Formats: sequence, C-alpha cells, structure tokens
Amino acid sequence: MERTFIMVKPDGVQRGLVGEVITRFEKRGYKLIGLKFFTIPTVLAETHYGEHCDKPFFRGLVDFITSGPVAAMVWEGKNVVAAAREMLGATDPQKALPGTIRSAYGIDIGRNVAHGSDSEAGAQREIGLFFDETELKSYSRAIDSWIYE
Ligand code: DAT
Ligand code: MG
Repeated sequence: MERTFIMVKPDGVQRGLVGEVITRFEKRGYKLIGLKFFTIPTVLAETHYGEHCDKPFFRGLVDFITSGPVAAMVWEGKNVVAAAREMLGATDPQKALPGTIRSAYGIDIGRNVAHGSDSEAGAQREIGLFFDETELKSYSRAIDSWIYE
C-alpha cells in the first residue's frame, strides 16, 4: 500500500478546516497512520520546500508555513499519492477543479489550505522529514473489505 504526506497549512488550521480535510480522506476510505499538530521550525520548512529555494516566493512561503501550527498527516491506501493530489486540486485555487479541497476552500495561491506530496519519491522524502517510523501506526480495519475488493 502506498503512503503520502498531507498537511493542513496554517491558513487551514486558522479557518477551522482540519476536520474537513481529514473527513475527505477518511470518507474516501484512506487510512490515517500518522498525525502531528505542531509549528514547523524554519529549518524543516526550508528543507521541505527546498526545491523552491530559488523562486521569488520562497521566503514568503517559508515565513507563512512557519507562522502557526499545521496538521501534518500520513495517509495510506491504493494509489493514494496521485489520488490525494487530485483531491487537493491545482496549486492555484483559481485553477483547481470544482469539488477539490483547494477549489472548495481557497482563493489565493499562497493560501491554498493544504499540501500533498507530488510523487511516491516525494512522499517518502516528506514522510521521513516529518515523522519517525515509530510515529506511523500500522493497523488493520474491519471495514477494509468493504473498501477494497
Ligand atoms: P504544490 O503545493 O501544489 O505542490 P508547489 O510545490 O509548486 O505546489 O509550490 C509549493 C507551494 O508554494 C504552493 O502550495 C503555494 C506556494 N506557491 C507556489 N507557486 C507560487 C507562486 N507563484 N506564488 C506564490 N506562492 C506560490
Ligand atoms: Mg509541491
């Protein structure tokens, strides 16, 4: 089973959207295996968004993501990396398809509510940055046979 890293950003936390984001993943059938509520240290934010270090928005992005608590999560399920990106929608909420999280709850690109890993390799990297292996819980659910055939 695949794992991905999802994070409700400080705007999503402030706006009371942690539950909405969790609910969408829970209701679809994905399994929550890690959850952490904390304020990201600057160095972790710079590492997490390292691919953007040369972009003009990098400093503002790091300042924003460290400006308040986030809800960091790991979700597990079949094809969850790509599926989660679809559920989030395009980076710019104005371009996100209706029904996606960013379209439903966001307007500006710098306030797009939630993060999701963009690839399996990216997911592995981000999960490793935010969680120790002991913080990720494997467990079976009685309902799994009603989600997977
Ligand atoms: P995503 O979060 O969809 O993976 P990304 O990795 O390209 O998008 O960018 C990371 C975050 O940086 C994104 O969620 C919001 C912010 N961002 C991206 N492009 C931006 C831009 N042109 N101006 C301001 N913020 C931007
Ligand atoms: Mg990205």
